[in-house]
Amino acid sequence: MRGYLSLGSNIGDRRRHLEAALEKLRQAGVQITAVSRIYETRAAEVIASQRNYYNLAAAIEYGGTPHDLLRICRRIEDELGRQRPYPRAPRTMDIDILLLEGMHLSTPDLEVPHPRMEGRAFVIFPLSEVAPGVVLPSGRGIIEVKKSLPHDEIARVLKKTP
Ligand code: PH2
Ligand code: MG
Ligand code: MG
Repeated sequence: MRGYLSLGSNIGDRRRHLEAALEKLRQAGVQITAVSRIYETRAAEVIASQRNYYNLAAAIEYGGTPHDLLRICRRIEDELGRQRPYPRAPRTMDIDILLLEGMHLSTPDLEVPHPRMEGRAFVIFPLSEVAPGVVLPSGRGIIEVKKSLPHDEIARVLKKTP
């Protein structure tokens, strides 16, 4: 099944955490078919001020179930030192499942499509690089949604390293 993930980090070596998470996904049998550039973004939806995030989006191909994928994501977050003191706390790694082709899922621990993705510049900007033709849950194309989002949440875009 084809899908899209959003990764984010705002503690420690943010770029290294993103690269480590991608490698761990591959080792877990998640094929990474495309990766966006890294976006440095201002922390959104948080109560106290937080360091900027490094965010990226990845296109994946995966043979297991959605909950298998969720378990892999959680395990990798834990392996990279993720603490969960309160919702939306700063984190070494966050891996969110955005879309799984043709799937709608609403369970206590996993909702697909991700319910808040369309309002988040830190998700939509990177996702538009790896899925420029995708139609979002609202029925709008991603390019249209991107145009409606505030650009000032994006602090800068990092150069791609090979
Ligand atoms: N993740 C959140 C809340 N706010 N802001 C940015 N810029 N990037 C994130 O990844 C992020 C956030 C909850 O998961
Ligand atoms: Mg998240
Ligand atoms: Mg998460």
